[in-house]
Amino acid sequence: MKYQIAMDSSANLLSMEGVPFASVPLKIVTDQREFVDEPGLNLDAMLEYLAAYKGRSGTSCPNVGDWLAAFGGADRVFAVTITSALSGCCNAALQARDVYEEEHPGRRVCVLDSLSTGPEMALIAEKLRELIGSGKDFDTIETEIRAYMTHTHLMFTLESLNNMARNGRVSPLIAKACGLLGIRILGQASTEGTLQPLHKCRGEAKALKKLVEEMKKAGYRGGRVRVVHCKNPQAAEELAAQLREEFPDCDLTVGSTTALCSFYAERGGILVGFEDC
Ligand code: X90
Repeated sequence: MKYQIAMDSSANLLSMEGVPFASVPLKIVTDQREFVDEPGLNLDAMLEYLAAYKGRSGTSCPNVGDWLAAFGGADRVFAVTITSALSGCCNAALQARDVYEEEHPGRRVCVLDSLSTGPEMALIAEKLRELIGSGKDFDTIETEIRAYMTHTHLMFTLESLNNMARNGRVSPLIAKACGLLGIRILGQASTEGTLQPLHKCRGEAKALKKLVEEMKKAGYRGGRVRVVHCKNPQAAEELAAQLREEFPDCDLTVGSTTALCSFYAERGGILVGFEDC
């Protein structure tokens, strides 16, 4: 029985060891150029180009064919997507599932709407790898991963919500205060999979302190935590240090956003995926 994990590139995981894995790229598009969120993309060049570009910029999600290719001929597929509340990605994956199962009787695809993105999706991928490795059957894995997903969270602190607002992913009212006078927004993925602001914080140090507080309030007790940043390694390491100080045994990694999350989280943005158990 050949298994496969297919996950869109908003997870910032362009590859994964120890399990058959395919990343399905989203794209960053302007009227003149297109950047594919895949290995080899020069992120610095993309961010510089976008900072200087005066026209419109947006993103596009993978289509049904892209998902079908990522299913890779496997018998059993777990497809994990960015929140369906903010992207058409999940919808395309669901359509691809229907086509795939019809064209290949006996093969099965489970589409998981993360209602989140970034490092929370990375946690889901890691758990799937474990469950697949344990030799459990497809239905059991589905039950267990869905249960796990009720115990994972995404929080973030961002310096700018311009690209989110310009592309209709957050209300301009929420976006307005962010970035002015060093105000950072601290927020979380809501249970509906939308951006839910929690606090406005003056300065990065305060934002990080508040973030740790909010993580604890949400139930973080020293389990897995995945931090990614967009061109802000200092803040990511500072957050990591604070978490390690309070939870010396925590399972923590720090990484970088790839193109899609870099576009929306923008320079300085920090995203954290964590478990509440
Ligand atoms: O379909 C598309 O073109 C992709 C649209 C994606 C829009 C949201 C991306 C969010 C990236 C930014 C901060 C976290 C917000 C999380 C809310 C659930 C990361």
